[in-house]
Amino acid sequence: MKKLLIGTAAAAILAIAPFGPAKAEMTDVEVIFVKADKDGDFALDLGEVLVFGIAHFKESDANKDGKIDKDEAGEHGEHAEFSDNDANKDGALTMEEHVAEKIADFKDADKDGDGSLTIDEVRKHYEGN
Ligand SMILES: [Ca+2]
Ligand SMILES: [Ca+2]
Ligand SMILES: [Ca+2]
Repeated sequence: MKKLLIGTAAAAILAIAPFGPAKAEMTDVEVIFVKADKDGDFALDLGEVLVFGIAHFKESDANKDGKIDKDEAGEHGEHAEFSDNDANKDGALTMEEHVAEKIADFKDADKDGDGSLTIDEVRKHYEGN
């Protein structure tokens, strides 16, 4: 059932995508949006964002020490945001720091403050407004 709903959301995104129906032409933001939208209602609530963020944290934490250091963060490690999010400046992100970042990101992206993110809000957030 969930799979079906996710498929429906993907189809909806493809239908409004400016370029063709091929899945490969979905942008990274759209792919992330559909993956994170577990209930397939085409909006991301904070719970969905945190579930997705925590899964991503665990994936990134290659050596399973509960922290993401700059090597594990890859290209994000070079980003100014990484140092910003590293609240205690130890050069690594803990789950706490990561979740705090996700909550701040969510609030920042939720421009109309209705507690859920539309694809437009997510796009604008990632594309730097
Ligand atoms: Ca949703
Ligand atoms: Ca830290
Ligand atoms: Ca919103």
